[in-house]
Amino acid sequence: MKLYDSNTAPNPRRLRIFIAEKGIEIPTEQVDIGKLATRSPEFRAINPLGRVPVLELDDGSRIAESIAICRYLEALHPEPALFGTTPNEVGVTEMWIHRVEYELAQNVFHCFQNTHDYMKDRQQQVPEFGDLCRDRANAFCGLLNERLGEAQFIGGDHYSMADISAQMSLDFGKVVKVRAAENHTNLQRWHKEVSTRPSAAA
Ligand SMILES: N[C@@H](CCC(=O)N[C@@H](CS)C(=O)NCC(=O)O)C(=O)O
Repeated sequence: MKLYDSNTAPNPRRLRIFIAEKGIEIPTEQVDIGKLATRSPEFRAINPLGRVPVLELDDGSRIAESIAICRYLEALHPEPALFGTTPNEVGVTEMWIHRVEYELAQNVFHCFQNTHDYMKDRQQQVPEFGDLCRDRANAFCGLLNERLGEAQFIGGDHYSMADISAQMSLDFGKVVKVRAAENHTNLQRWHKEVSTRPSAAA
C-alpha cells in the first residue's frame, strides 16, 4: 500500500489526521503541488483529476477522494470507529459529514481558489464568487456553533470523520478569513479540544 500525499495541502491532511487516529502507518510518496506535479501526465495516469490524496493498494488499484480512502481504511481497521457505530450514530454522523463537506469545506476551497494569490496563476479566478463562498462558510460556522452547544462532538458523543473534516476546513480556512466568530463559544471550545488531540499535528 502507498499513499500519494502532499504535506502542505488540506485534503491530504484530513486523511493524515484519520490515519493518526487509527494508529496505522502507511508508506507515503510526496507529490509537489507547488511545482504542479499533480498536473503532470504521469500523475494524471494515477488520478485523472490530478489531485491528492490517492491510496494505491497492493494489487495496483487506486482509491482517490479523501473520504473514500477513509471509508476503505475504516473497513480494514474498524477501531476506533470514526463513521459511527449504531445505526443512529452512522446516520447522524453521515449527515454532518455531508453538511461539513458542502457547506464548509467546499466553500473554503472555492474561496481559496478564487481569492488567494497562490492560485492566481494556477486557475481563472472569480473573486466575487470566492467572497460569497467565504460568507457561506462563515454562516455555516453559526450552525456548527449551535450543534456544538448540544453535543460534545459534531456527530454526537464521539469524535468522528465529521470533526476531522471540520477541523481541517477551519484550520485551512484561516488563510481566507473563515473562522469561528467571537460569539461562537461552543465552536471555539470544540476547536481547542480537537486541536489538542495528537492527531492534530498531522
Ligand atoms: N475531493 C478531493 C479533493 C482533492 C483535492 O482537491 N486535492 C488538492 C489538494 S488539497 C490537490 O491535489 N490539488 C492539486 C492541484 O490543484 O493541482 C478529496 O477529498 O480528496
